[in-house]
Amino acid sequence: MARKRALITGITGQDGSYLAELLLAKGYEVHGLIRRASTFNTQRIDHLYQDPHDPEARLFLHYADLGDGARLVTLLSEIRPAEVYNLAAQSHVRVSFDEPEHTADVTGTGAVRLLEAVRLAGIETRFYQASSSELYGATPPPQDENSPFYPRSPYAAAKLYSYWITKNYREAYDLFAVNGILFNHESPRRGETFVTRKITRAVAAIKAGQQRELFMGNLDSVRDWGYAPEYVEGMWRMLQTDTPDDYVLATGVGITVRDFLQTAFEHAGLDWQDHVRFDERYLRPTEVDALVGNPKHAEADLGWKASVDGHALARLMVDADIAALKCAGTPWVDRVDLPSWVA
Ligand code: NDP
Ligand code: GDR
Repeated sequence: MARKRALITGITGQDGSYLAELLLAKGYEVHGLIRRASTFNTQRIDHLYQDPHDPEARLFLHYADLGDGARLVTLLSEIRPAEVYNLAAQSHVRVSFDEPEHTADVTGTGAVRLLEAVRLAGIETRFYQASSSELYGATPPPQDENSPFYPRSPYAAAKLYSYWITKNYREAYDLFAVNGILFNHESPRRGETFVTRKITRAVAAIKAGQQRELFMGNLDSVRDWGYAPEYVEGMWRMLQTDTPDDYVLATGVGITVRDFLQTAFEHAGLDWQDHVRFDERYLRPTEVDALVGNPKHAEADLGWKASVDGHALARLMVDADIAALKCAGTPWVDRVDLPSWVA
């Protein structure tokens, strides 16, 4: 039987790297879009890469950008994937206030370029759109698939467009297209400027005596933080159902940024109040105060349930950053001590 083929945009990001691992483990042939950059940007997937000349190779990378619709049509026509996961985005909420137009173009219009490419290529495929709890914005928790959207940033407004255009292609063209409305999910591979990873990297550096202070913004916001490898499993399950639908993935428990700070510092034997300072540059013009998801629909339909909560996440990310810092100078010696989920 022919191998199932999947295409992942955003394969070099946190979620893309875990999803590629998952699909390869399930026997898929995986194709990923990467952007041309003047430096290497494939660190999160280097461990998965095989020489394409190897007859066993099942991971293939292609240069493309969500800003280039013609390229997407060409690639979709050539690859003809059975599943498409659209994870690419300018995904940083605060940066979206600096670059609103670029964010609209990639995070919003990028989705319709990809959907059009699917349609123009005339292929039968299942389509996953990375939607976000940021859609709820000012709507108070708990939030589920029926809660009203109230975006509070250019990022969230762009995701609102990609959410609706995905739903529209499902209804207009009978495309198997779903929105995964995912609440925050983190890991040792989380980008360094998101709050959890910023904190856990700083804890490791402070513990090692390399840093004294950590400058932060609003500590009062509440987030429902889960563990990214569990969330990519949920994405895959959404494309295996009989009928397409939209699903919230969340742990159902919210904690504040302050709580996360406290757990992370305590885990390393430190007191966060000795090190954390305020810097207004990390504030957003409009903040999202509280996001706590209700994942009942995913539990019922997909049998999906998160098992790692925000506090456990803080501890595992601190452990990973301490291990990573230790091995920085001598990767070949210390890498053997790393937990298996640190790539
Ligand atoms: P990351 O920021 O880690 O990864 C984003 C990916 O998008 C990277 O591979 C990046 O490439 C790629 N990308 C950015 N711009 C373009 C472009 N113009 N063309 C092609 N590719 C591009 O995000 P995450 O892995 O954390 O998130 C995955 C998706 O899920 C995103 O859409 C995000 O908005 C959404 N999401 C994330 C949540 C989370 O908590 N992590 C929660 C809800 C939704 P490069 O490496 O070259 O920069
Ligand atoms: P978020 O994640 O905006 O929820 O978007 P982020 O980790 O950036 O912020 C979470 C909360 O922490 C507060 N905060 C800070 N944030 C950052 N980055 N840096 C700081 O120094 C800092 N201090 C306090 C923020 O104000 C905010 O309230 C993430 C992204 O992955 C999106 O792509 C995704 O859609 C949503 O999660 C769900």
